[in-house]
Amino acid sequence: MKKEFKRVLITAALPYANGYIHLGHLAGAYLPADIYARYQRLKKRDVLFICGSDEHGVAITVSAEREKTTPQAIIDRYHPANKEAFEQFGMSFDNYSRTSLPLHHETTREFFADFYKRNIVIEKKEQQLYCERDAMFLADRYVEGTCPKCKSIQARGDQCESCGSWLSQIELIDPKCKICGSRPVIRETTHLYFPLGRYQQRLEKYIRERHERDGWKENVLRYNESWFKEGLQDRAVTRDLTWGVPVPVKGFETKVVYVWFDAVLGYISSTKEWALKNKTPEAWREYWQRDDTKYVAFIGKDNVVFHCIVFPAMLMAWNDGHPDEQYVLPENVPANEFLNFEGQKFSKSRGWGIDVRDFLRFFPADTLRYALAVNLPEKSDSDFYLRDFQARVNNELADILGNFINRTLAFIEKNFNGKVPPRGDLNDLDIQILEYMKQAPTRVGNYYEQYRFREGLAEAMNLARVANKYFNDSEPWKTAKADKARCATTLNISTQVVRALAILMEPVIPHTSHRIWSLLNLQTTIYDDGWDSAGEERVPVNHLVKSPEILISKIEDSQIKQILNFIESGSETSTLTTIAMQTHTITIDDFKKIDLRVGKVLSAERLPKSEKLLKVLVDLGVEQRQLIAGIAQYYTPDQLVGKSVVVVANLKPTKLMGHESRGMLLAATDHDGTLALVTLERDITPGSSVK
Ligand code: B3M
Ligand code: ZN
Repeated sequence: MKKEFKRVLITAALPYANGYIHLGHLAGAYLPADIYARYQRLKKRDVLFICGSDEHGVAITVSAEREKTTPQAIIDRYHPANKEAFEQFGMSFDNYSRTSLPLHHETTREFFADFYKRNIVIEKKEQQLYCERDAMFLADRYVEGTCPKCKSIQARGDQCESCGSWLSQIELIDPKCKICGSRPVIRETTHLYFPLGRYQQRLEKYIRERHERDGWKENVLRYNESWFKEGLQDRAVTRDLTWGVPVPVKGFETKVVYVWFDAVLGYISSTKEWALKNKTPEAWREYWQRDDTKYVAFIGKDNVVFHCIVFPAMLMAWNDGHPDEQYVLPENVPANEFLNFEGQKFSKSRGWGIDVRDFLRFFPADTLRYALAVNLPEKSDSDFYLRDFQARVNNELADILGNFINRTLAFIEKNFNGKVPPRGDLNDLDIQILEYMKQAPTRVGNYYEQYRFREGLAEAMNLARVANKYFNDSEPWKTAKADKARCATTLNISTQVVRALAILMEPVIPHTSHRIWSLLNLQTTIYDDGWDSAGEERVPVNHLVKSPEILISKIEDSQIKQILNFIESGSETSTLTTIAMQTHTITIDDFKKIDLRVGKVLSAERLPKSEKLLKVLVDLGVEQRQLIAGIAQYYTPDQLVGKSVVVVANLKPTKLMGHESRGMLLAATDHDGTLALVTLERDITPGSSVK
């Protein structure tokens, strides 16, 4: 049975402040959350949308060590950067907090101390991995090894990214210390444990009931089932680290709370911060502690266990001891799968992917939002290709949506002095499109209510498609002369559809929608009018609309090349050259234009006054060639003589420091800038061509 709710609390996973937000993050949790939040606001529901940076845990300390700085410096760099990137992308958070705030520490301590007092978290001695060389226990990401479940290498101490398992570190096969690479030993240490197993039955019932009520996603149910099948275990919720929330229990002051215990509470403390900023300090309870709040938690698939099992169990534990402070549990946890970039998994460590802030230097946020939304990894992993992105923007956003709006407004300007003409008698085409428009808010909305954003968007775009066809079939350019009243009707109806599209597209492309709205020159805002009004004819006759503007610029090939060049030049993302390989394709005929020949080095000498250049004489069979090569830092003249190398033989001659160079030697440059010449496996007659 559906439940009636008074307000909607929406959270999106708190990203670690240890790196920049990339497109994969957006597709996993943030864009769907934002579409949902905007849609719910348009439905005029009482919405609160909460997020913030996760600033604790080994994710942060490892980054600090890698970048040779402090954890504080890391979070102070990435928190503001990510907050800003989210703003640019158009995330409509009501609050974006950070877990290093005292308010958050306090909230965490309150829960933790309460659980300790009520004997929920209990002390246990357990075996943990200890690195003798670094003299420390290897919490979470400080240890890597093979996953006992899926056998992927590079599983972390607490989690395997590739199968999503939540691990206990001593299960890892072949563990290695992340800092020094040595094999850790097992030592006993004391930690406080949260008894997850005690909540298993209630958790299973909770998920079953919520699924019946709100339709949980298949992938999420599957993950949960597999954990229940294995049986939930007690989990340590303290760590031997110094970065985090100090454990508020006597004897444990030198340890910190496990990052996941505090991170999920970050949603609550961020809401408290929002309430304080609003000068209504208790208002956070309206969202968290009222039974008629619908709480939806958006995350990526690797966070499922923490949001469907750990967090609800913590809230149950709290609720059991506090009859007057009953927290709501997530009504749904619509987790997405992963997005790949140009066919490969996003990976910070391998430098594969692109950051949001970088992407937005080249293209407007709405183009990215649209291209991601049509392709969200809702049921399975999906792919982001730059070529696809370009095609979506050009062929769909610009040619379908942009075109319809543009032609409608241009036509009104030209033929009706910019005033919306009156609607006369309706023909079949008119009736059909009006009917389609009338039903659109419900059709699109039904998908959004079910977290099916791809289908919702497809449905909204269908209205634009149908509208273009309506415009074509109605041929207003003919009726403008032959039957002005008919023409007026067509344009009146088209304007109503433009307005409907502005509303229905707002959750996905808010910046563009608000521009469309301003072109319509209406007195109200999109939010005043609301979602359901999209089905109605609300633009009055004789209403003056503005001249059209280009809403969506098409993306040129040269722009795609530009971003590729940028990606290639960034040292942090150097592996992205592979994309360039796939994208800057040439034909075999292009390749044939380059005359590559085997050359044998006859002599070489340093060029006086140059650190880099060598003058090289090569035997090309039919002739001896002089070339100037920038390899003096890597090869001495002696090392070169006698080598078989590859020469670009038809390169236009040039002069370097006064010496003629007729050709070029092929060489490869490594990440650190060192260089190696391309040589031949065995001696081949000089002058032979290389293909
Ligand atoms: N920071 C993990 C992640 O970014 C974690 C999410 C916390 S949500 C409370 O994937
Ligand atoms: Zn695994």
